[in-house]
Formats: sequence, C-alpha cells, structure tokens
Amino acid sequence: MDHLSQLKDTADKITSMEIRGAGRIAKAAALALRDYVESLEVGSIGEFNRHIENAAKLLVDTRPTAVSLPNAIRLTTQYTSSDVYEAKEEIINNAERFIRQANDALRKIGEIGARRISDGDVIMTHCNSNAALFVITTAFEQGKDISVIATETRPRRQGLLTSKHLLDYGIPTTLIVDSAMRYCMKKVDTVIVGADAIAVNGALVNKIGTSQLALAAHEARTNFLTAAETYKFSPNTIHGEFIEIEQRSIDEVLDRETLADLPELNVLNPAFDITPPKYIDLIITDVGAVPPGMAYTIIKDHLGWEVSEIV
Ligand code: RUB
Repeated sequence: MDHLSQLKDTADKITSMEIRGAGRIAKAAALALRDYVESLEVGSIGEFNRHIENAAKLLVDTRPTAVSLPNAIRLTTQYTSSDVYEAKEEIINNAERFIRQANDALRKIGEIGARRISDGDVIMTHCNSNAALFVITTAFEQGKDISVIATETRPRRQGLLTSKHLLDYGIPTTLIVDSAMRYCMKKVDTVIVGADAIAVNGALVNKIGTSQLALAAHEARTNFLTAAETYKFSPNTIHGEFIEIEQRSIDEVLDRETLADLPELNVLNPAFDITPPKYIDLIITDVGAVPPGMAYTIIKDHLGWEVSEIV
C-alpha cells in the first residue's frame, strides 16, 4: 500500500471506529502524518504545503467531536522551514514528540488520579477511556483493593472493552446496562470517565450518557472525576465556538430488519453529550488535578492560545 492509501486507510479506520477513543485517534493521526510525510516526494514547498493541508483535512474530517484530533494534527503539522527536506524533518519530529508526550501524559494522569482512589473503593466508569483506565489500573498496581462497575455503553458497547481490560489486570469488574447507573450509584465511591473535549468553561464532552452519570453522582454526593490530557482541551472554544456533537448512523442502534419493520420510526444516535462544569469535581490532567474553572489556563499555558489573540 502506498503512503497516501495508508493515510486514507487510517482515516477510514477512525471513521468506522476500528481505531477509537480520543487519545488513540490523535496518536494514529500523528503517526499517519509522519509516515505520509516520510514518503512524500514533491518538487516545491508550495506543493508540499498543499499535500499537508489535504492530508490534515482528510484526517480531521473523520470524527468531529474529539478535539484531540485537530489538536494532534495542528501540533504535528506546525513547520517553519520553506525547505521541503527540513519541513519534512519538522513534521516527523513533531509527530514523534506528540506521541511520546501523549504516552507520558497517560502515565502522569495515572499517578495523579490514583491518589484520589482509596483502598476499598468501588469505581464506576463509562465507555472505554484509556486515561480513566490508567488511573484505575495505577491505583490497583499500588496495591489498593478496588473494584469497578463498568457501564455497557450502548450502542457500541465499549463497556465490554473496558471490562476485558480490567479483568486482564485482575480487577474485579461488574458490567451493568446504562440505565442501571443510578440504581448502582449508592455502592460507588468515585466515578471516573475520560474526555473527548473540555471546553473553556470546563464543560466536559464525552460519550453519550456521561452527563446522566454525572447527575446521578451529584445527587448521591459521589465524586465525579474526568481524566483528560491537556491536548483534550478545546482552544476554539475561547473563540466562542461550540463543540460539534457527532451524530452516528442509526444502524448502530437498530438492525436493518427492525428498522424495516418500523419505517416511520425516527431514531437518533448522538455519540457524545455535554456535562456542565458544576457536576465535575476534578479534571485529572498530566499537569495536575485541576477544577473545571482552570480550563482557560490550561488552554493558554499548554496549548498556547489566548483570548487576546482573537481579532
Ligand atoms: C470514546 C469516549 C472516551 C474518550 C476518552 O468514544 O468517549 O471516553 O474518547 O478516551 P468513542 P481516551 O468510542 O466513540 O471513540 O481516554 O482513551 O482518550
């Protein structure tokens, strides 16, 4: 397969969710750009720029909600040289640095988040978040006797991936259907989920159902944490932009025969929802455990975007 086909293949895998999860898609995009650039043969910097723009667009259009994707692509494709060879080197270094830092961020989030978990805790998690799982598995590796309730996460059932991952570690895990989250909340000490995006006001965008989970935790006075690398914070939200909620195919919700039996039925399949900052106790990032009110500072200090840059 040539490198453009490989780039398209990565884009298709992200769209179809063969590669999924905000962190994984960001790293896959950085890697795809690195490999693409390595093999790119062009005659001029103008041609090079056009190829990079097209490649970036192909990847960024795959899934609209996870801000990790445009952040990773922007960080990877920042080059200053007008010499093609040097520009290539810059992109390759950027991609490798992004992947290295993203992996390091997970380790730090694990360490920081594990301090919020006590021996004997029951933890509830939703969907399948690598960052949230790093917190849970780090706490377990520290010798804390913990157990996890994993929500199934309809329609794609990422809760099964989470359950398998936890069981492989030897962590006692119980799977529940999503609608059982409030019923089971009374047993839970801490809820921890991942993030597809954090807006400037500290609102969390994550898998559909997360906001219900946060409400149930709030009502039960249960800690609600989200684990988010700094590249999951959304710079565009300081420009007043909304984060788009991805609407996926209704085929994920009902099979073709059932849909054919109910031709007049409207089915919606929003993939993410928004949890207001007031329901979030802490955001566990790679630069510390911060309250949602610090989102602007993270965007400014770690992504380099400021309100003053807005024209
Ligand atoms: C995955 C999801 C995860 C976040 C964070 O949604 O909502 O909680 O992406 O994951 P989908 P991570 O399955 O639709 O991609 O911490 O691994 O980046």
